[in-house]
This record gives sequence, C-alpha cells and structure tokens, in this order.
Amino acid sequence: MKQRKSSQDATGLRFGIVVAKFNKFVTSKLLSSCLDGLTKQGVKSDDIEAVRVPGAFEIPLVARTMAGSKRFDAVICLGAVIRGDTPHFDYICAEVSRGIGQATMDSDVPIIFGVLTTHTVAQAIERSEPTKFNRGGEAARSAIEMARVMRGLRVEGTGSDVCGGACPTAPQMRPAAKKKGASPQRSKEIALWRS
Ligand code: INI
Repeated sequence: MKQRKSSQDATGLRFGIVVAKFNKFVTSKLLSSCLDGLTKQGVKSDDIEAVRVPGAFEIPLVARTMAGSKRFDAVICLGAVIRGDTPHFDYICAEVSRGIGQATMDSDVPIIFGVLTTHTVAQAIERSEPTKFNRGGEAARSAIEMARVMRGLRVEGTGSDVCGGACPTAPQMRPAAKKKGASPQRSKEIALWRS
C-alpha cells in the first residue's frame, strides 16, 4: 500500500480565510490564532487573503467563490454560532455546515470548517482562547495538511489510495504537463502545485 505522509510545511501555499463578524469577540480570536498558525509554518502574509462576512450564514457563498477562483490551496471558514432561545441556531448551523460541505465538493478545493457551534458563550470563549484549545489554530493545521494532501494527489497521484482503486476523478487530477501539448495555463497551474 502506498502511504502519503502528511506535512505541516506550508511554504509556498496560499490560503483564503472567510471570517464572520457576528460574535466578533470570539471570531477575532479565531482569526488571529489561525493567522499565527499559518505564518508560523512558513506561509507569507501576501499569500493569505481574509474576507469578512456578516454572519456564519454568509460563509459558504464566499468560501465557494474563493475556492472557485483557484487562487488558494485551501480556504478556511471561521465563525461562531451560539445557541439562543430560538431555533435560529439550528437553521444557521445546518446551512453553514451543508453549504461548506457542498462548496468543497463542488470546487475540489479543501474548505476547512472552523465554525464553532456551541450551547453557551462560555464554551465559545473556551474554544477561542489562544492559550487553550483554539479552533482557529486547529483550522490552520487542517488547512495546511489538506493543501499538501491535495497537491500531492494532483501532481503525482492516481487517487487509487483514496478511492480504493476506482476513483472517478483521478484522470482529471493527473498532471497534464506530462502529456504532450498541455496548455500553457495548465502547465502554469502544475508549476504552482509543484512550487
Ligand atoms: N450568525 C453567527 O455567525 N452566529 C450566530 O450565533 C448567529 N445568531 O445566533 O443569530 C448569527 N446570525 C446571523 C446570520 O449568520 C446571518 O448573518 C443573518 O441571518 C443574515 O443572513
């Protein structure tokens, strides 16, 4: 069995971040830990683009647009949905998780779910404290790992080890530059993946 090692070296990778302004006292901490996590692993600040949206409900559209631009190796979604007295919480949680899942499958780009969904404000604070278990830092690590996995699969992989030998998307993920006559644009993309 061919095993791929996961890597946390993020040099040369580009990341998009979508962060919700709602519950900013939590999401601003998620954002700063996420940025720390990326830059500590070698990501240049020029290679990070952050977009603010009103609330978690608005995250999926922007995440899908960023992913679709193909300018990023991964997109990270940060938000905080905190349960109130109405069913609003359930609707937002359902939409943001469904929307992010759909966006990542539609775009073929890793989109990381760094949205807190908590019962209480205290739980949200606990999960955004830089000194404790901060989900922003965790989202950065997941993004780096997934960006590396996907670059590896696109450049050299057949997809067989992730799809049990019959991955339907494998042919389009193989490096076209190895074939004669690959378009300049495709070659540029592959050069970027390899960089
Ligand atoms: N948005 C959040 O990000 N977190 C919440 O806890 C929240 N609550 O509880 O209402 C919230 N609501 C706003 C929502 O995401 C949209 O911005 C709004 O409905 C406009 O579409």
